[in-house]
Amino acid sequence: MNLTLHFSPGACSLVPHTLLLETGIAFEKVLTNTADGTTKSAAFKQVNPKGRVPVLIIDGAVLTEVPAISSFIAAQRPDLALMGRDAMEQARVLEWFNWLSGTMHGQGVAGMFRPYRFTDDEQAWPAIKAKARETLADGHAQIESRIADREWACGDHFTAADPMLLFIYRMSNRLGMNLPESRPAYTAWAERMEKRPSVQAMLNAEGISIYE
Ligand SMILES: N[C@@H](CCC(=O)N[C@@H](CS)C(=O)NCC(=O)O)C(=O)O
Repeated sequence: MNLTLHFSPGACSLVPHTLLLETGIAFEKVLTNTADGTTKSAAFKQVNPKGRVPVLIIDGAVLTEVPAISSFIAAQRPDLALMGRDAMEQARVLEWFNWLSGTMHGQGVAGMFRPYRFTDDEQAWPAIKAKARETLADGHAQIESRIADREWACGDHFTAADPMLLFIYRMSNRLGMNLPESRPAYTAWAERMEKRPSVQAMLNAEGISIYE
């Protein structure tokens, strides 16, 4: 099977990137930068009309959306149970994905970074950013209490929800929310994540830090 991941350093493509490294499956990477307009180029839109990363190409078939791609990668290594070991853990992984993708990323991170997605009225952008910051801060409080008593997002077993939680951690720091200062449990979890070989390899390959 031929796998090609379109990614941009530090973008949510770091989730499938980490998971591919976690599985040890061979794959190729194509740098598709969100910062220089490549994701909006005509050539890339022929690959993904949504103009976003990540994209995983599987023997020529194009798969988009972090949760879908993560589920596909997890299915290649059922022994790792990256989407959860039993019905409850599987439901917990989906619970994290839906909230982290829809609310924390789609409303919080995107609202602060890209308020133009919500309205063309530039005068409304400061209010959109302020509401998005509130959404993120409220989410950080929920994450802090959920993660305090456990090793990984769903308990004692690493799952695909963990890299998604790391993406939110990094983006929040980049947005100036300084989680190492305000969220000790979330930060202790992030430090555990940083020790995983897959996460180290992803950070090195993308040339990024989780703190800025
Ligand atoms: N719902 C999508 C979100 C994808 C997304 O928003 N990707 C961002 C990077 S984190 C992107 O490609 N942005 C480029 C742009 O908006 O031009 C998913 O789960 O994959």
